[in-house]
Amino acid sequence: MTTSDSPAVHSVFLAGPFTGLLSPSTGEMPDATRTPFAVLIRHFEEQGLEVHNAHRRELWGAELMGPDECTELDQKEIEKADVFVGFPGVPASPGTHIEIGWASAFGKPIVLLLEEGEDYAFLVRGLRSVATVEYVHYKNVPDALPAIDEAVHRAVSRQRAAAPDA
Ligand code: 5HM
Repeated sequence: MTTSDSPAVHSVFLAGPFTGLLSPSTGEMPDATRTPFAVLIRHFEEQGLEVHNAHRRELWGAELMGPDECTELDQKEIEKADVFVGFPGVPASPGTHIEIGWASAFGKPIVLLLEEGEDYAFLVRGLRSVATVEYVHYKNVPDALPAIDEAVHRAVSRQRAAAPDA
């Protein structure tokens, strides 16, 4: 993903609620809950980005990894990614909140996707005071794709301007 006025971005880590979305009967995410992730994965991959996403990797719950395995892998993938994009979730996703903390500690550019009209943790809303964060307030993900692209570019540009050698 690159344009004349924006930096190159090669990889993205896409985070969001997982355990709380698994159906008790099937152990998998119902189709409607997969859609926002699937739309974003396709959108980013169509732009040539490498997308790291646990929901797809673990087949939407059908092949759930154990805690030790997924924690180590996710942290490594976040550290390697050019940008972190995540849904903190409503209700809040515990795992995603940990990942947001890692991303900010690693100095990654961060894009947080917040549903319009919902409330989020003070430390999510205030993260912009200590990290390079862009917030996108959305009603539905497909309509928000242009705003998400702009937010990714803004976050990456700001972070690279602040730390050009990182
Ligand atoms: O707490 P929750 O399951 O909502 O955490 C979701 C986040 O933890 C996702 O962004 C994903 O990257 C990570 N995760 C994972 O990689 C979580 C689980 C728990 O089901 C998992 N693999 N199996």
